Amino acid sequence: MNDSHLRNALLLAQSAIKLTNPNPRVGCYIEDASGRVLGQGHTQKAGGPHAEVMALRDAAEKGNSVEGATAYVTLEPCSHHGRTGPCCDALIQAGIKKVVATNLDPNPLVAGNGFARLRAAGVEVEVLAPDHPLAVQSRELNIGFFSRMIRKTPWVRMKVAASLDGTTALDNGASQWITGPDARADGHAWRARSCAILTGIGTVLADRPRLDVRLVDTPRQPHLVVVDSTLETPPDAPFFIAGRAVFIYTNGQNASKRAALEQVGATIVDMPERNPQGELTGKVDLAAMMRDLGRREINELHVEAGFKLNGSLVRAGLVDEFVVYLAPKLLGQGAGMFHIGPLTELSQGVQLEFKSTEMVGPDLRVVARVQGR
Ligand code: AOF
Ligand code: ZN
Repeated sequence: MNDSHLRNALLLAQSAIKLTNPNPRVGCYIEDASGRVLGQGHTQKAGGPHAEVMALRDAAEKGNSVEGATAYVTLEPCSHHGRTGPCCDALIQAGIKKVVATNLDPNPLVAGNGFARLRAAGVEVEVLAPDHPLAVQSRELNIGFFSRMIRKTPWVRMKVAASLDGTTALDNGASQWITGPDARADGHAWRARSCAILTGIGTVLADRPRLDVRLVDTPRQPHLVVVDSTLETPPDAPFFIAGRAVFIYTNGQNASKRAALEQVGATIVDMPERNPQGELTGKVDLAAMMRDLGRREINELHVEAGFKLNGSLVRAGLVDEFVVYLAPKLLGQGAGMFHIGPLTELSQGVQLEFKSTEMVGPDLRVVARVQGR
């Protein structure tokens, strides 16, 4: 098998990174035996056609028959009726003879049924080994979708910007623009690929942030999630924008403040935390919140919060990955990135693995992943 067809399909999938949520980003190439491209496509926005249907349509529009052709796809063609019909049936009906896929679809509604259905109809199926570089890259591209399907919770990515000595804000609260414009735009690109952005009420009140995507082009805005135990979110907060869902997680004890927020479109979710004795702590149960966000089809959750909520999420083991921008300056005393200490043993630290380091303008971007994720 020639990898270049699948690599092209993966490039198509990557081009849809900001578009398809909560659907996975999938690419499809249809080629004849001589390697001529007959049609190509990628997943459209949720509710829209999948990659295979787009590629079949593209071939039809170009007047190309796909009878006897091979389809290269970056996920198992679906076998279920979701918001759209099954792709395997569309491929079979069009006369596709062979399907080459990078990965099984972890969606329990599909999970091998797509391949089985194709084989039963006489279509030859080839699937890469799970450790093939293109299989790994396809899963990385859809890391949130795989997380939601397998773990039932989102892939949680925490973004922080700090000075080289780890300070995110001065003691007087000054915190804006520690990193430069390139790093800020890069941060927006990470926002744009997420299903939702999460922050805390402290940040909402202190910074009045919009937490939307402005510095890069995007076909959609991520939803917003606020951890707000006592429901202090102002109904005129700038993040209430058209077409975006806002979920506010509370401790369930402030019923009187709900109406004004619901009126501006917020969904209030009661998620009270209890201690091991079963008593209410007054806080939000963050682990239960992640399961709830999984049920709400959040694949990648992008966290931009202060050191307290950041620390609580890290301590609870709920963060999978960190995107840290370091500015080439020292700011000394001030707020740190995550409040997780104090520890007494080095072994109690959170063990990470560096995935990449890159200069972004004058700043440094470090991507680190929690070991074992
Ligand atoms: C494919 N090709 O391009 C994608 C697939 O609600 P629906 O009908 O859009 O189905 C969503 C599910 O389809 C999604 O959870 C995943 O299992 C699969 N995504 N499948 O054959 C595609 N994006
Ligand atoms: Zn499909």
